[in-house]
Amino acid sequence: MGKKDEQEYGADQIQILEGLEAVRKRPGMYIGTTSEKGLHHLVYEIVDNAVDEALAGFCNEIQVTINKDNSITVLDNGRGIPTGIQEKAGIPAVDVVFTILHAGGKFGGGGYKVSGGLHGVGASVVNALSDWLEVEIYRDGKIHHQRYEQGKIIKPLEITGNTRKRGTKVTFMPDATIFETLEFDFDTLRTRLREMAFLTKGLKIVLSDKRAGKEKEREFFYEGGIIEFVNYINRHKDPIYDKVIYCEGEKDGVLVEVALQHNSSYSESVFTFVNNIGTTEGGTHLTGFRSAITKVFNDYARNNKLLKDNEDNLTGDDLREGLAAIVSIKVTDPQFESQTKIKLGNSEARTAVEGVVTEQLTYFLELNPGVAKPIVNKAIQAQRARIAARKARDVARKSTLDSSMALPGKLADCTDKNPENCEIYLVEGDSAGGSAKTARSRATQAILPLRGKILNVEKARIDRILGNEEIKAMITAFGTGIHENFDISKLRYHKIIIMTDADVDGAHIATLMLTFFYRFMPELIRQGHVYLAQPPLYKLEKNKKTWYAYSDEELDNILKEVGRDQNNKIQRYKGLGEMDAEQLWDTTMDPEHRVLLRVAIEDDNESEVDLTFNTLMGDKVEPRREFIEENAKFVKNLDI
Ligand code: 0R9
Repeated sequence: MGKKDEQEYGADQIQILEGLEAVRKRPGMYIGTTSEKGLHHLVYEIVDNAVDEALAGFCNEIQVTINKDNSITVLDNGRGIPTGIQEKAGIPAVDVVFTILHAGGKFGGGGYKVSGGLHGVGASVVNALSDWLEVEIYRDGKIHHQRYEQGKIIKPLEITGNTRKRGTKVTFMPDATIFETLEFDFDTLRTRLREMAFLTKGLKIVLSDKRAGKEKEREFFYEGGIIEFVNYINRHKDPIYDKVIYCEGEKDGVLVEVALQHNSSYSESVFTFVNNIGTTEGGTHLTGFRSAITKVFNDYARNNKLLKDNEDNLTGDDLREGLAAIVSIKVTDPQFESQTKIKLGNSEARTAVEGVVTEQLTYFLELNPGVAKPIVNKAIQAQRARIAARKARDVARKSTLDSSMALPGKLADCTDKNPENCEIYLVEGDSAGGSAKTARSRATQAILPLRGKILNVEKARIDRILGNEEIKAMITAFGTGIHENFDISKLRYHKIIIMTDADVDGAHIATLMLTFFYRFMPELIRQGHVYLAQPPLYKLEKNKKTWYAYSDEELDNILKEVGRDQNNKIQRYKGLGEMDAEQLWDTTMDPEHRVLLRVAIEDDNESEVDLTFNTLMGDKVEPRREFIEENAKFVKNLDI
């Protein structure tokens, strides 16, 4: 090596170390967050590389293991990362993978056509954020091994033995000085890995937990890919025809895969993916899919005289009532519109999806009239309900002087007109509503009492839902409208606080309200406007002093502090109605002292959220019982 080469090599090394040091200094810039979510993201980055090898056609099994010491091992049976020197970099290709930051495009040029990964940051970021990371490559009959610590190479690539296997194994221990927690959650990994397996047909993914007391294993393998994904979404629903409709094709370099099946429910469950990443805000591929559905079914209905000449076209909403679908596309260069990378912008994706779906769906319907008819009939019923609902709304509007401002009579509004300062309490029952009206801080807190159980929107069609008094009251009070008319800028209160009793009925009512928000105005939840109030469970009085406890544990702690004796007067609150206005203010409404839980949707698992609401609120009793049995351990404070 000449002197010049030596110097250049040194400079490269320094550059690499600086790169990884930057990741350790600002991990958020590379993985979004160092919370539990970021921790799990490390696993997905490594798994993505293995999935890329599967997409390239060389790997059909990936094993993910949570080891006893909480480190993670990912093993694939692909070709193995090349062990030779990469010409351009002058170092082993595997070193390139684990030490050089890849901005988006991953390994550039020659490698794969498409690759997954939300941030596309790759293995080097995982390496930089790990206390240690080991790579084992099985290739050309040999086992090759290397080890890094905090991103720095400690043991360069060396042959450690012979093998007949092929593949790559990566084991890493996330760095405790960087992450808020090191505890991996089996269910979080399970959900994402199952989704990956659905999206990559024929790929087997095995997840094992080896931690003491938590040992378990799950295997995901879907020969039918997204067809089975749709079956899974519909598994607690009643499909209105047997077959899942499947379209696949390529156009302008965009690979398109779509699977769909309608069920008898009234809600839409369409999930879109780009390079295996969920696009929760949709984008061009979703637009293309929707246009194709609307056009193809209207054409079919007209051509087959299911819609008469004097009848209006079916709208997209009519046709998507009860639709479960997966739209999965692969593009080389995904462009995202939003910072959060969840809305696709590529215009060629719209034409590709629209083209593939229009062509194949039209053909499918001609061959399968037994599928086409129930879909069109369901949409016609939805159309009738929609027209009836609109008429009902028009009548309601005409009956008031100023339609847009007609706030519900039961609402005690606040006086401040700046939504940022304002909050609305949705209160279970008129009596608690009365106390809340007395207790509230008039300027910023509005109270809307709701009578009994609100309508279950999972089980009702739009006309009934919009005819429901409690639901109408909420919609007008919020000011935002619903569905495609939803406009967050019109929201009249930045905090929407559900206040129900701390018992089973209260939890049910809160779930009904959340279901309504999720189906009709999901942005309210996504943007963090929805909260659950936490009324106390106990009041303890002793020597003219008062304490409130929000859990059994807290009561226990207070009792430990003040001593357990006969001067303790403990009251168990059965409902909000047992508190007078002052108590309600002190414990649950005073912004200085209250506890609010913010309701969140994990963007990663949108299809899982849909399934949860459907399981909790849908028609079938058995899955609901199973869900409650499985999750009961997480549900505290329910007074069963
Ligand atoms: C356990 C997680 N798996 C991986 O990280 C992984 C990366 C990888 C890979 C290749 C094969 N398997 C892999 N698993 C590969 C091999 C070859 C060409 N391209 C890719 C080949 O044999 O020619 N690589 C991903 C990037 C690279 N390899 C590299 F080429 F940049 F090094």
